[in-house]
Amino acid sequence: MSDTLAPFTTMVDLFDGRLDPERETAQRTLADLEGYFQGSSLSRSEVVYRVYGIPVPETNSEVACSTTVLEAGDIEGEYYMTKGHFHVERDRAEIYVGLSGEGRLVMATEDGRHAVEPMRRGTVNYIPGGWAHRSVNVGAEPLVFFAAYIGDAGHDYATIERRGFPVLVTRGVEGPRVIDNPSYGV
Ligand code: M6P
Ligand code: ZN
Repeated sequence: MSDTLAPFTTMVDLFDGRLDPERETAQRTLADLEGYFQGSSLSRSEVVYRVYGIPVPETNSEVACSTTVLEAGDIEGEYYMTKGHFHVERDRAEIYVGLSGEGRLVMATEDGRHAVEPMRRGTVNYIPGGWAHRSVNVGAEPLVFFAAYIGDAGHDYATIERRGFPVLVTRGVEGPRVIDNPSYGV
């Protein structure tokens, strides 16, 4: 029992995603996302998203949680998005709960299948093991969501950095469009 965690409670603002207490915050700028978009941006210091984490030991007995606040914007029509990752432990699943804004959850398997699901306040997206996941803000306001995943999942960014996702989400005249990624797997 000695290494059993004590119970604890965190408040989450269900509109802006801020946690209280705020324990561990990561932010990603356009510079951090270099190479992820098809186009390029002159601005490098702009923050694209922040992740507010509720850290727990990274074991398969714990559930790690975070909220993500993804800003609105695009680079040459490709909407702002997270890096996206597979789990290092490939079979670990994850759940996203939409809090505000409008997004798309782009998912892909290593053998090239893909899925795109809606994200908005009230959506509960289930990301099965084996599916890489990236969230994309297709609206005019920040996209805010809560995520929960098995503690030892780990983030494998390298596979996505190398191959990308099979599809991109871009701004079309009649709204967001999902198009094939011309650079996929290259
Ligand atoms: C969600 C979870 C986190 C992830 C974050 C940002 O909150 O999936 O594990 O870190 O989104 O996504 P990424 O790590 O792909 O940049
Ligand atoms: Zn994940």
